[in-house]
Amino acid sequence: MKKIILATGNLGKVRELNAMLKGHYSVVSQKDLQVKEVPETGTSFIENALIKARNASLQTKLPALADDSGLEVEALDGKPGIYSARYSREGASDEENVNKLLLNMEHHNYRKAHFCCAMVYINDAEDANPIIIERRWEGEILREPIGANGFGYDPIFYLKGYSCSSAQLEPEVKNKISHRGQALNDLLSKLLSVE
Ligand code: ITT
Repeated sequence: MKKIILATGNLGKVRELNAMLKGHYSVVSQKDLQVKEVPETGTSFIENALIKARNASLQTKLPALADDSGLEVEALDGKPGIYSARYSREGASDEENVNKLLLNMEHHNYRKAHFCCAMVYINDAEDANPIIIERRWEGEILREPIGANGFGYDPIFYLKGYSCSSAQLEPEVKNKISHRGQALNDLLSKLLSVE
C-alpha cells in the first residue's frame, strides 16, 4: 500500500482522515515523524493547504495530504475563516474559540454558517500539478455547545437535516457528509483514477 504523510498537527483531523483513508493508503502523521511546522501565511484555505503539504513532503520525502479548513459565519462577514484555529488567540483551545464566537454572535439572529475544507495532495514537494479540492458544509451557529464527538466548532454547528449539532453525529456519519469527508472523497476518486 502506498505510504503518505498527513500534513496536519490537529489530532481531530488526524482521527477523521485516518478513518477515511483506511484500506487505501498507509498513513503516517507528521507529528510521528517530527516534522517542523511552518507558519500558515497564505490568504486562502488552498494556499495554506499547499504550504502545509509542501512542508511535510519536503521534510519527509513522502507524498503528502494536507487539509486547511475553517468556519465561515455569514453574519460576521465570513469570520473566523482561515483564522478559525487561532480565532481567540495563537494556540487557543477549541473551547476558547467557541466561546469567542458565541460572544460575537450573541446579538445576531441570522446564524447561517458553513465549514470549508481545502484538501491538497502532492506526490513530492516540487509537484507542479497538485490535486486540489474545496468543499463546503452548511449549517447554523447554535447559542450554546452540545455534543461530545468531533472537535473544534462541532458542538455549536447545527445541522437542520439531522436536527443535531455535528458533535452529536456518529463519527462515521460526519465523515460521510462533512466538508472534509466530501473533499477527501472527491480527492480519492481523482487519485485512484490516475494510479
Ligand atoms: P493543521 O494546520 O496542523 O492542520 P489546525 O487546527 O491549525 O491544524 P487549520 O489551520 O486548518 O488547522 O484550522 C482549522 C480549524 O477550523 C480547526 O482548528 C477547527 O477550529 C476548525 N475546524 C475545521 N474543521 C472542523 C470540523 O470538522 N469540525 C469542527 N471544527 C473544525
